[in-house]
Amino acid sequence: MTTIFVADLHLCSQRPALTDAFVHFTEKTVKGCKALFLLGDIFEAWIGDDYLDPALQPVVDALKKLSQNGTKLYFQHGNRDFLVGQRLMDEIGAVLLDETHLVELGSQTALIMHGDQLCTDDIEYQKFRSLVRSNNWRTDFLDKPIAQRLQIAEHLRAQSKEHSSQKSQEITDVNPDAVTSALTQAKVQLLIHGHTHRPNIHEIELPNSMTAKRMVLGDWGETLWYIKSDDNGCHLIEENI
Ligand SMILES: [Mn+2]
Repeated sequence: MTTIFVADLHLCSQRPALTDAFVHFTEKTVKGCKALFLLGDIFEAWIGDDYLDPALQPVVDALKKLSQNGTKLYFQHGNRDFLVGQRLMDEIGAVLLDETHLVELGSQTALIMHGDQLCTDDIEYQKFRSLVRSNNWRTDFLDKPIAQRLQIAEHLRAQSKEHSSQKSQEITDVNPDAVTSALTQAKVQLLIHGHTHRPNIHEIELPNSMTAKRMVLGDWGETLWYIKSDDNGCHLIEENI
């Protein structure tokens, strides 16, 4: 049985080729699989389940089709689409997961997350994250009219782009101690995440002299990235769009 993981597609109306690529991916690669895990930033922005950019309708339809055909869908929030809620989950037939989750993959267990919570050196971002994930901020934002929410989202996105361009590579990558402590707490030897847009497989020494693996999904753009887990193991795959 095959399980697929993706993150950081950043789908939006400005990138129609990626939307097409994702629909194709669901039909070609994910169809017939046991499960698809969407590990955050699937959407470039999400202002609430009561608004869907018409350009993203094919994505919703493709996901709905997968779940109707028996593939289990799971969704974790990214830093762009943290306002995805139960209404979208019900529509596409997916389960919304907590920000960290354990998945059984054959003989091993993987800890999965978007990955932004591991970037603890980016103090400014972590402050922003706590703010926008609070119930107060969320309720207040979702109460605003759609036009105003779209404006605020656009503004936040521009701000985030400007800030990230001024930050060093180390600050915006995961903190090694945060990785070790996440693995140790979860008592597993495999971590799968996205967010950093630095696709790779890292070997990690744990304090108990065990080793672990950190598999980082890549963002979609020039190519598409996914992790495939089946009887042959767990592999990070890059494909042309
Ligand atoms: Mn992200």
